[in-house]
Amino acid sequence: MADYNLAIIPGDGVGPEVVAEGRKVLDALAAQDAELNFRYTEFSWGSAYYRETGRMMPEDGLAEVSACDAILFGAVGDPEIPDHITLQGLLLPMRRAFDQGVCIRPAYLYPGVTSPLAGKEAGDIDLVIFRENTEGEYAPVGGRLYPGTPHEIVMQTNVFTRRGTERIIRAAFEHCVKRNKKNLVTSVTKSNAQAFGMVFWDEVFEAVSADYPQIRTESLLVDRVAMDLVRWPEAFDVMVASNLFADIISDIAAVATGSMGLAASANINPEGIFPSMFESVHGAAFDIAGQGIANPLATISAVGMMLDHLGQPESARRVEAAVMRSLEERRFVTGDLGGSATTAQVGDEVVRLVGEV
Ligand code: GGG
Repeated sequence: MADYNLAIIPGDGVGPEVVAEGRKVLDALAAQDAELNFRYTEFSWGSAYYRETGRMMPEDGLAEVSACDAILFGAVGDPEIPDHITLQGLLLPMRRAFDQGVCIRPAYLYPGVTSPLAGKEAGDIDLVIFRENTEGEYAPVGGRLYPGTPHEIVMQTNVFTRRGTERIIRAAFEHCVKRNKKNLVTSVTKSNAQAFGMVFWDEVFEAVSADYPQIRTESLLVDRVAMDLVRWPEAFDVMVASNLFADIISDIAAVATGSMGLAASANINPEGIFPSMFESVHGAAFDIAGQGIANPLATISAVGMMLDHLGQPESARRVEAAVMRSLEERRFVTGDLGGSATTAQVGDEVVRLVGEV
């Protein structure tokens, strides 16, 4: 019997609504397989907790989560609390504390989904972004002197370590070999302007690429990547980028494949010392929160990635196949994809299909 203890952190906005559907799918899988069981420990952290306590999570909160096998996360963000407080108070400390340096963000144009880009058919866009997830431009290193005065000084420092940079680039190459599609890794850089961090990034990319002679490589400036993701996204296979660059290009890739509501994300601790975390790429979407109309498929796909990570590839395959079938058949799709289904109807549909695929 495979028995998993999962931490559930629904968070803010639409987070609790989409996470509930992810749990529904996990429960359905367990109900169909006597050898599979999930136990959940839910943590009510986020902006409501902040309003009560002045913190997004308890000071020692992550110690409790660290005993879990994996984390299913919803979203952070609140219209009344500055974004740097919500993000720096929960999501980013968790990625760092659990050394989740490898973030994997697939972007696939599913059948039944219309890309905003002309002439793209199902499967034309099929790429995976590897995001460095614990350092780079997101490092909490900097300071502010003489605030509010004419001689105010603000410094925000990018941090690139050899360990972190090599780890994400190697993970991208390893995935490219395993995936065996176009055998191309694209490094996203800005070394023409950032002569320290990004020149170092380029050097590490070149050094790691020497270990993978069977993989083609290219190194493109981030502005060129933004352009190419719109004009020929089908050219990409595996991409590797720093924390901030990958955050931005994964939103472009997500909308190119039809909706932010479909983009899933895995935050992996490659050494397996700490739990890895699985979430949608989208945030709290508070403009639609509480209405039961958010698309849960990003979170459900993230559940599929979690199952794969936990060593349940057949369950992972069924979740992904059910997501694909639900989009292809379009019996229940949410407003972002031109439908009118509720979040719960989409979750129920995936549960039904998980029993068939
Ligand atoms: N489920 C993802 C989420 O809540 N994202 C909020 C956000 O602002 N994330 C920024 C980031 O991941 O860099």
